[in-house]
Amino acid sequence: MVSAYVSLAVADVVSFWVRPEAGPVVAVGGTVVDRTPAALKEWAIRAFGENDKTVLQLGILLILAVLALGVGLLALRHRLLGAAAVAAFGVLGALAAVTRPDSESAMDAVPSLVGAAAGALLLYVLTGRLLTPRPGTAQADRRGFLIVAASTGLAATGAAAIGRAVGTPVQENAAASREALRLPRPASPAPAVPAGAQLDVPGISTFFTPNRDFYRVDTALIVPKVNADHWRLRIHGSGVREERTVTLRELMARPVLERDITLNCVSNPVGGPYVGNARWLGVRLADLLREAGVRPPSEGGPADQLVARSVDGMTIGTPVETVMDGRDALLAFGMNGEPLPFAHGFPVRMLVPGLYGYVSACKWIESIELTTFDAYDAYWVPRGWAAQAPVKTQSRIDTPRALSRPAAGTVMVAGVAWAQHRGIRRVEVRVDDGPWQDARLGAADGSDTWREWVHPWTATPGRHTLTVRATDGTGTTQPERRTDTMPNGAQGWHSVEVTVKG
Ligand SMILES: Nc1nc2c(c(=O)[nH]1)N[C@H]1C(S)=C(S)[C@@H](COP(=O)(O)O)O[C@H]1N2
Ligand SMILES: [Mo]
Repeated sequence: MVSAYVSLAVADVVSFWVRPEAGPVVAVGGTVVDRTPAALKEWAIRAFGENDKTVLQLGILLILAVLALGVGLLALRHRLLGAAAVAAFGVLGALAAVTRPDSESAMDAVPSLVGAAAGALLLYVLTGRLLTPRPGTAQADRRGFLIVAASTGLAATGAAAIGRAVGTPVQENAAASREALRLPRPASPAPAVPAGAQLDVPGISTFFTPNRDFYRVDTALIVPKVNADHWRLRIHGSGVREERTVTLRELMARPVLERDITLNCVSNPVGGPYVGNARWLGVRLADLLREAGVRPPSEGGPADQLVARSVDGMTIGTPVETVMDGRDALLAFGMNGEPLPFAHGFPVRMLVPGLYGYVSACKWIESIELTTFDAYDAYWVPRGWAAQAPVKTQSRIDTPRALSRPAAGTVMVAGVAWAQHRGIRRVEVRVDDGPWQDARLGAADGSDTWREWVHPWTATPGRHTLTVRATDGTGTTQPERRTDTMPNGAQGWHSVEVTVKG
């Protein structure tokens, strides 16, 4: 176990100099994420929420601990075989690291190999202490064992701690580039949010979701830290007249739009938390595409799919027609008045109002390829998710909370409803099996944002079920029947049960 621990700590230190993402736990973890069956991954997201990545890494460490015990027992019988087993795990880690989609060089194998070499050597030395008698006695050299184990363990811990505290040169530069970034003024500011878009009801979502509270969903075990000064976006593929590469400076020199857009995740269950609303700053993606010669299929363009690729290898496929139909599809660099946070895609991400994040909102974007849905499946498609996924109309009761115990009298039932790019026309609330009653709607900020709603309910003592449903701007009402998030987003009415105190 000590050898395994030292092995990981050494790999950790080395990975800071090579690339943090090339560390064995992160590389193996990423491989597991990419190969986990969709159903299991959905379960993990439901069970662990945004802690799913921590749970995964702890799980890997636990498995390694068990394997280490086994190898330790083996090493007590065959010292060399034990050391060879540690080396074999190093090779597996190295293979995982160099086959990650974001791996660009064989150097990524180094952290695992160096870590394994250190671990193998230590295991050989430690078992030597246990197997060879102390000079002049018939007993194993337990004191020597403890001294070597403790000192190497401590040294490795210290080195890893220092490495983490100092951080990598790459990450430092990225943070400095974000600090130095000054956001441009929008040529087209967001229309003022009408008074009354934010309802004054305790417990309701804030109309704008602060960045620190904005949900995060991605496959990255380490948040990519991209240096804005070196960032480039490449636009290429079918129907592109001339391949183009733009820098952040060039992007920010274009006419800048400020827009309020609600973003949500296809994995959000009915009533779930994976939805947020922000004020974004960016440029119109459709204009950039037009300049590159791209035409939508309706104008005879050859490409119907735009595949955005991120620095960590994620691919996200979006219909070209949707991006170019006049909606505010953005390449965004600002979020709620600051540069994008690293976790939300710094320096630049895509956003397309009306589509789930996994088919539109590529973070840490580095290239856009024009292709067809026939020719290419983006990351989530072979994993069982729909290739195209417009958001479904949804409504959520924020207050009262499920299983809460409000006092009898007037209880404000309130929440949010969203149907990006179609807008929300109506929200209704039902108490138990009673009639549907119109909720009062907050002012609409536009069709791309969610809308708040409130219904004053005269609550009588006892158990009650509150249910909500919304009607979108096309006049379609949310269907009652619940469907799974897979393959293209959950449907159904949200209800909460409360017990009103007498
Ligand atoms: N590079 C990258 N971009 C990504 C993802 C990802 O895993 N990697 N996840 C997508 C999904 S599924 C969603 S719902 C949104 C979430 O954006 P947020 O984390 O900023 O809320 O990002 C999208 N963009
Ligand atoms: Mo998502």
